Amino acid sequence: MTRLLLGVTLERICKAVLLLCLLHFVIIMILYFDVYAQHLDFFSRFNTRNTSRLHPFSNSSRPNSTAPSYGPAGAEPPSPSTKPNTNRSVTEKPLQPCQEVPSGLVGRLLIEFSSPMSMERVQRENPDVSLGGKYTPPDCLPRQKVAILIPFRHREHHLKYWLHYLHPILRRQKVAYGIYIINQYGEDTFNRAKLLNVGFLEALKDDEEYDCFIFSDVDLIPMDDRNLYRCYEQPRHFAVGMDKFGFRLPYAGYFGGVSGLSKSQFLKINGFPNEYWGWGGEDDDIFNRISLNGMKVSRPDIRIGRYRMIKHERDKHNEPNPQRFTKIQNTKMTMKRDGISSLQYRLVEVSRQPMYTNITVEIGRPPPRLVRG
Ligand code: BGN
Repeated sequence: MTRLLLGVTLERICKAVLLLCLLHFVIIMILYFDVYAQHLDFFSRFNTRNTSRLHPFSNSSRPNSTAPSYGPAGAEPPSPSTKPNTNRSVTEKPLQPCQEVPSGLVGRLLIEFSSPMSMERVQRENPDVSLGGKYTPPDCLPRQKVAILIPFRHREHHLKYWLHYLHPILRRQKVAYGIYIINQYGEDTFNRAKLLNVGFLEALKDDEEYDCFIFSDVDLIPMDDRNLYRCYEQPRHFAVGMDKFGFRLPYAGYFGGVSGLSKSQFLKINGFPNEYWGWGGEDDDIFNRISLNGMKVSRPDIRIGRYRMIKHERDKHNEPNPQRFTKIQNTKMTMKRDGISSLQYRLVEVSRQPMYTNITVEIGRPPPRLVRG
């Protein structure tokens, strides 16, 4: 009797395990097709036509929506028809403002770093990008002019992939943009936030019409072109779900990787801190500045704000900054005196490359640390 009972129980357990395996397999298949369906021609074509399907989560009245919105509290009103297009003859129809959500987006993208990449290939595949890495949509009036700033040193390999993926994405997103590499001169400790401050001023020197600034690490590639690289009513954090963090936000106040502020939002927080030498903390300081100035970070939906990071060793001369823990406690005191208002640097070279503008800059070195005793 007990044997029979044992047999029946065992059989039931086996069935349950089998059922669980089957369920697991089905879930894996669903996830697999979700990623790769975008790359089947049929689905891509369907996607580009059906824009309402493309934005199942967007709602411009939500502060965190994917679609940009400029309500009455907006820091930066859109200026759709302010960018004159001098290339058109008088007989042509005047251009219309670009769509808020462009119809040519394709959604989820397959990003990989195993195939070799060259700058020649990037150039060949992006013939309508002009010298210095600039682009303006030819068929509509862009609503914003976006400067994309990348802090940089010795990452040429990553840059090729970044340009390879980003130029086509940005073109589909229908904004006027320019790519600026802010290259730290010399081998002293790296300072990401100070380089970004330099980028802000140098981009404006290059074109005073920039009204939006996006700050991106060179090794981060968006996995979905619905993550629109432009400015929003509130400061934007784009890199919500990185692969290295399991496609989740590592903590609620995370503002690292890729972020964007309008010109007025950036000036309101006195830009970024200049005193974070080495890795870490500067993004937390920027987050503090935003909150302390009465703004709130907006983000895309977690399903859209996914990123792939190009794997790499830790950089030399960018060791974790031991002072970062105390520094981020003091943003309230330091932000007024340390920022874009106090920025000092020496411009070494500006060189216009076909796919980007390269700004090399000397930003100094960390102050000597006081030794007790
Ligand atoms: C945080 C870092 C950020 C970094 C993220 C993700 C600090 C400050 C002291 C807590 N902040 O911990 O700068 O972007 O990790 O790597 O270290």
